[in-house]
Amino acid sequence: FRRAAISKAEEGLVSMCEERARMLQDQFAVSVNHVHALAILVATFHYEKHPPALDQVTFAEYTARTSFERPLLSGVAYAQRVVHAYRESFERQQGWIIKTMRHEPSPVQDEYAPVIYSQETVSYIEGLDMMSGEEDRENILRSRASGKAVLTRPFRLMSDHLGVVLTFPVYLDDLTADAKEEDRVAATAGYLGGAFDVESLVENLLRQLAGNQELVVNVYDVTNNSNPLLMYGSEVPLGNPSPSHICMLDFGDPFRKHHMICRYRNKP
Ligand code: WA2
Repeated sequence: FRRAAISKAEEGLVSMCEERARMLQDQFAVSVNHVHALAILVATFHYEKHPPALDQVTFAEYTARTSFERPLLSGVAYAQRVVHAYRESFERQQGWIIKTMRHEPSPVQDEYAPVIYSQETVSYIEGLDMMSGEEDRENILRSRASGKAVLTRPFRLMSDHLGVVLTFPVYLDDLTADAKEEDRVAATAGYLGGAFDVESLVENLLRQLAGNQELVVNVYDVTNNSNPLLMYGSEVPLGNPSPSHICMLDFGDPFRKHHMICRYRNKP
């Protein structure tokens, strides 16, 4: 009887964990797809129309009205690529100077990625050089070299919540799928991205599910298997003996690996 009771509990753990992993992965995927569409919107209306048929007011309104399509993102923005030789004319044209993510005037760099369009929920990144943050910078470089959506490792976002940043490159010319890295870099116009506020938005998602009270859920970035990085939940003390179940997660960036670990709060 004891054995049967344990396996019944473990069965419940497996199915509840799989349900949560599937939901999280699906909501992640729809959010990424919609950011992809926003990158195409910027290419179409900012770069393929002369003069551009997009401005901050239009971008803010469109992204606010479509935010339901991106349930796990706290906000999206577009950062334009500015090489140093064009910095002065860019700043004169915009009427403001490029600042770092620490809100200081940007020192001289080879190039910058100042935010020119933002959803109102992340308006605090307007005018900031996203290459001035280590995680954001790595994402920008990796996305434009590959032409694909990329994710940062989990880190404290400017909102002070734990999360990850998603970045899509925007190119000036149409590139073929097999375009070389140097051609991609040369054709880069900017970066469309957003912040997955994992800490608060995944909490909301899980709260709605039956069994939430009895389950402890953690998500880790396990890209480096010997150094798992906490992405959601609180760190479980080492040597916790209660049974756990692990579900693999696919967030669409083949460079990163993630998984979900579920446990019962009180041993069954
Ligand atoms: N967006 C919102 N909060 C953040 C953040 C970010 N990056 N980085 C740290 N906190 C415009 O990749 C381009 C958004 C970066 C995109």
